[in-house]
Amino acid sequence: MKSNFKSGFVSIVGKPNVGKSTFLNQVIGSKIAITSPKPQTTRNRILGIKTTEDYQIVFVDTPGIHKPKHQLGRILDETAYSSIQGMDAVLFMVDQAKGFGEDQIIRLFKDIDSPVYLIINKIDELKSKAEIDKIIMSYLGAFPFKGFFPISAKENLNIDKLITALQEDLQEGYPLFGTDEITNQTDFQIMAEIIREKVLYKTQEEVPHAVAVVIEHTEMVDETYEVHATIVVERSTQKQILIGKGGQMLKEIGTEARKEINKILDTKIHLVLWVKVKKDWRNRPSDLKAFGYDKSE
Ligand SMILES: Nc1nc2c(ncn2[C@@H]2O[C@H](COP(=O)(O)OP(=O)(O)OP(=O)(O)O)[C@@H](O)[C@H]2O)c(=O)[nH]1
Ligand SMILES: [Mg+2]
Repeated sequence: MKSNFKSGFVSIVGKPNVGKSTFLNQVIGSKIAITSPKPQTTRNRILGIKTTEDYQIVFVDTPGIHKPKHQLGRILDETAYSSIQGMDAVLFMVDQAKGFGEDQIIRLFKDIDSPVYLIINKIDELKSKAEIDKIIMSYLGAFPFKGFFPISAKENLNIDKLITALQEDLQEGYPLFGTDEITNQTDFQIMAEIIREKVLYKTQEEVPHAVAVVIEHTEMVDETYEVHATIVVERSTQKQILIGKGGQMLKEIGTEARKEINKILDTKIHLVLWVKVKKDWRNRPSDLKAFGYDKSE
């Protein structure tokens, strides 16, 4: 480690679906946060730790800020808001010109001292530089951003330039986490999230949002890690959808989740899935806490 080693926290905030978690995975070079085309995919603060010879940046991925309809939504927004405070830099990620939802986020930047960068993501989908400029222009008067970075989290465009700029905002000192650590998430959390991701891809409308996944217990059986997980939903109709005709849907979710968990955690697992109904859990503090959505998290 060099004597002028630098480290710091950088949070990624913005509306749902703009690509915050895709960015985190790209920067770390490993899938630590689940992603999906549906809004409100991320539900917890997820750390992605990038360490080199010269620096350690702890990226903080946050839930997309939205208009909450449940207590869960309010917890998600609070989780994101609290991740704006006390950072060495904040990345405000957008994927289109300024709209209504963003003013309430930008307002929060006025109360903090850390630099805020405007990150225009998904430029692989834009046809010309003029389109990028148009997006930047729409935010220019809203806040004195320290810099603007048009990037593609998916195609890894321009991210290196952003990382170089961020090094200026870090503090000289020791690494904040072990130099071989890449996330704060436990294997249980990663397993539960991968299962939830498969549900997000396979279900529509309210179902994906009404799902929580809990790892009940695990045991070693003949050199295979047996993992028992429960998918919690709010209604019996949602349970029927998740189980599917003759159990087909649950089987597909299980197979896809197992394959990905095997790959990510590099362990052979056997996944046993159950579906359980917990009425209105997204509004019940005890359920929210039990499923890992705690305000203090
Ligand atoms: N074309 C394109 N799509 C992207 C890019 N980055 C993310 N996406 C897609 O945008 C969708 C949302 O990505 P996520 O990373 O889950 O977005 P998020 O901001 O974390 O969403 P929440 O967790 O709901 O707040 C997914 O379908 C991604 O594949 C990009 O650079 N280009
Ligand atoms: Mg996300």
